[in-house]
Amino acid sequence: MPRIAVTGAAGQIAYNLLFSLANGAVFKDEPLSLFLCDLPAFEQQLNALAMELEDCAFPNLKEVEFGSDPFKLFERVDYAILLGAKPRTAGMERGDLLKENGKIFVKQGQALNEVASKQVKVLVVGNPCNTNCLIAQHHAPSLPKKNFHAMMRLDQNRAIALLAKKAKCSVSDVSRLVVWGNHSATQVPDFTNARIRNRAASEVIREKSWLQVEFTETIRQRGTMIIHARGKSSAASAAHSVIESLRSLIHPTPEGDFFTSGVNSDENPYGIEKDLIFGFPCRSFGNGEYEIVSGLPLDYFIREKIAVTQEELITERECVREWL
Ligand code: NAX
Repeated sequence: MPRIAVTGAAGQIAYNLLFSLANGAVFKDEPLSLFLCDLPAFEQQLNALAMELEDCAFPNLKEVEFGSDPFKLFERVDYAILLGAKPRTAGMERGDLLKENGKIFVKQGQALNEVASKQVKVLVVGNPCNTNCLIAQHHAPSLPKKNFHAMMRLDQNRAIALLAKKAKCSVSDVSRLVVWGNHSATQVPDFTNARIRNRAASEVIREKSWLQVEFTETIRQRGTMIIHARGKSSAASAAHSVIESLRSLIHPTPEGDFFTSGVNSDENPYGIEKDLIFGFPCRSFGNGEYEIVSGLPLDYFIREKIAVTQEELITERECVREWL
């Protein structure tokens, strides 16, 4: 029976996530328990959320607990979905945000280390998610590094949807889409290795400048465009990406395909600096076991962009050095 902790549970992604999670979107026909964590000031919202979950009478939802102490709520959890983070406020530098949120992930990493299942799979969504994930991982030395993921699935899904729209085909015709690096404006959505109906995407979409400039920039700016359009950041699409990130981990990846996850770079086959959480192509064997897919050719265009996103992650790591 999976035990699942969700932080930032009073926030908007959680509200779009918890009901489908409780209704079997990831763990079909399996009983599960939810442990909802937010700041003490949000206790009333968590109580309301627990009541609504109860009112759905989901057959497989066996238990809902809520509170603000990760050392209690992470006890023996098999999955931890870390949504909770402070948003960037006006005038705040990225470095300040990193430091503010860094503290949250120090404590949550320690709590995971002490009380979670030793096989717990951790998905960090709260931004800046790659570096927050690195901090949590550093504070959980008793857990395997490879069990920590930063969510890059929304970036992958956005890239797949845009390629399908341009090629006038179904999203299920697009495969092998990796977004390298950081979940930020330097991310590298890789059209060079993507395939559309099993042909190279660049053979199907023959406008090189569209692929190199418009495609890349649209994916990088998509989150900002959503914020401008709705006045808030993506929530339903982010929640769906959480579901898909978990599904990809627990089910074997179809032969020849891969999915993107931000994972530890220590043993990566692409020469990326160690001790970063970096978007890589991953292939799952099921039950959370996976490997980074090796051997993807990287042309000069992609290589150059990967170097930039890597540099950004190194700079972020320097900003939070005190937490590592
Ligand atoms: P909300 O501001 O609606 O909710 C965040 C919640 O986290 C709040 O309820 C807050 O009280 C809680 N929180 C803050 N500190 C906490 C702590 N120490 N322990 C527990 N809870 C804490 O944000 P929402 O829209 O739900 O987004 C959550 C995070 O996801 C943000 O950091 C956001 O930037 C990030 N995103 C990441 C995406 C990704 O692809 N990786 C995409 C969507 C989203 O932008």
